[in-house]
Amino acid sequence: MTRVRSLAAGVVLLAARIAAADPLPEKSFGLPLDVSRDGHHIDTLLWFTLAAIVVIYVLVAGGMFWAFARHGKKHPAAHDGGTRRSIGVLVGAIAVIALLVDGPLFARTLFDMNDVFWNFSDVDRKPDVVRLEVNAHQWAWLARYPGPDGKFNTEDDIVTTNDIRIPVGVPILIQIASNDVIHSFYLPNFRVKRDAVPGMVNGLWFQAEKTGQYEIACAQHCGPNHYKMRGILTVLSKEEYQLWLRDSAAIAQRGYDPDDADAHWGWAWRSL
Ligand SMILES: [Cu+2]
Repeated sequence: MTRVRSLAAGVVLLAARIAAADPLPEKSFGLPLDVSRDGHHIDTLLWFTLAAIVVIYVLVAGGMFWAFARHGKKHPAAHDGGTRRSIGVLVGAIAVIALLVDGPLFARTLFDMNDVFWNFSDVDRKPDVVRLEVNAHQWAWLARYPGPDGKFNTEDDIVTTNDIRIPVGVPILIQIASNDVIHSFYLPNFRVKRDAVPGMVNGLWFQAEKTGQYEIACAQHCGPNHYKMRGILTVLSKEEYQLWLRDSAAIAQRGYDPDDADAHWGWAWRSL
């Protein structure tokens, strides 16, 4: 009886653990739920690649099975090194794949980078843009908000650790740097990722379309505690965000210490 009871307790505990560790709902073949304005550009490339791979796989596997079924003891395969025609067909097939698969992928990628993902200058000009500086170090993400004066590295800045809060429906423009090694700032639910490289400032921007909490991950193995670089990005309604910003600015100003040099890691906003 005790055994049954402890077994039942074990099952309940296990079920609770699985429920608590529930990842965000995924979409179809393991893609994290996309809650961004522009993530669909990335998903389109992935779906196109998957479709092309399936078609090529079916053709190649079909050819192999056809040869396998056709040739045997009674009908041995002839190794003639290929005829002009068969080599022509092979080279033609490679050219067709390059033209119909790699070509569109390459062109689409260039357009997407140019028009959307690396179009920092257009985003920086938008009146409602939210600007943030992110500094990666072993092993945490620090985020800096410019505070009411709109300038970085001043005493009204708000600085958070592994906790970024943003409003929904407006562009978020982030500049990223690193203190020590290369890290990679990754927001799977927004389909954006950018390296944090010591000695340089990189850009990244996205727009959230849905409130909620999403994962911030480090996508570059950066040392033994790499796995600890997990943060939470909270997407708030515009009103909630303004409230949080006001409260945090007041707290930040009270805690400002001009002599704490390590705390003043921000930089003057750059044009990227
Ligand atoms: Cu890292």
